[in-house]
Amino acid sequence: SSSSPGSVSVSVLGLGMMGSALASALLDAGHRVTVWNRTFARTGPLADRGAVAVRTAAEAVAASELVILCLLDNGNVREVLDSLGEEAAGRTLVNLTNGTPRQARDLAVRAAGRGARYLDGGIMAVPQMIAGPAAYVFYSGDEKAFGEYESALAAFGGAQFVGADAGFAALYDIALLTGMYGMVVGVLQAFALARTENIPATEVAGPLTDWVGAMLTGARPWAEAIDSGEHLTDVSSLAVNHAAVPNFVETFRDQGLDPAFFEQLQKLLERGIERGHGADGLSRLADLLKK
Ligand code: FVH
Repeated sequence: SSSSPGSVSVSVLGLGMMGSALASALLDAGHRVTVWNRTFARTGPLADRGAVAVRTAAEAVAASELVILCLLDNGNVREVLDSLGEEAAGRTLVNLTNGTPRQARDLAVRAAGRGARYLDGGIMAVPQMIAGPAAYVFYSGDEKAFGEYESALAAFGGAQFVGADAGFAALYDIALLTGMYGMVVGVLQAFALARTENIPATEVAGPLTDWVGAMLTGARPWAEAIDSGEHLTDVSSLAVNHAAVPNFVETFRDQGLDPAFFEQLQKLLERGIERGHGADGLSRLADLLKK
């Protein structure tokens, strides 16, 4: 199905910010690209660059051996899959839409029901990073399909296969994004606190960047503690943090900010101390999150 060595026919369904960046990267890499978007006008810039624009998802799936889906959510992906006739049979569907492990597993079953192979993916990049050195994508699902299309998928950046369970890519994706959102919420709270006294956020940004970066070096030792179940610390125990966190709650209240994040943290610390883990390090909190 290739016209020149390494060239693959690929359809991209969904030309939002991310889907357009993916289609563009595939064109740059020399692949034969067909594009579809619910709002047809968005196909224009890619058609100008040589992509074939089609009016229906079914035409797009029929056009290529490899089909990339990048829609807003997996409800949209399910709708598109359900709208297809026989076109999906023999295709490899690579769903790069953000979603949950359960959704990915469900879509894998639905794809198989239509005779298609399924890979789910979690993109660790914003659109501007696609095809750049720092971009990569977690994939899981059909390992043979991943092997066959790994070099085409490399157009987006690094490609890391994390398991035959279709849900694993979403799990890795959500895990990394959980860390990111925790950092974002923490950083924005720091700025909000500074602003309550008219301190410019930009004044806090420098020391905050250094501090958060230094603290992130603790991620690997925490990971090792979590994997081994050995949480003892000579750095900062649950008991020490339990004594300090009320200061954060009180400061946020005094400054007119919502202390909900620290109240939740204090509840977790209390749970740890009640269970006899007061001397353990913060890594113990990962266990305490279990319901
Ligand atoms: N943008 C980012 O930084 C992140 C990076 C990591 C991965 N995410 C996920 O990628 C998915 C797409 O995100 P996006 O940034 O491309 O999002 P939009 O620009 O809003 O484009 C959304 C596309 O979805 C189409 N769409 C929406 N609803 C439907 C529907 N019911 N049926 C068919 N297509 C639908 C929409 O079409 P249109 O509005 O142009 O007609 C766009 O093509 C997403 O999961 C991120 O979490 C991006």
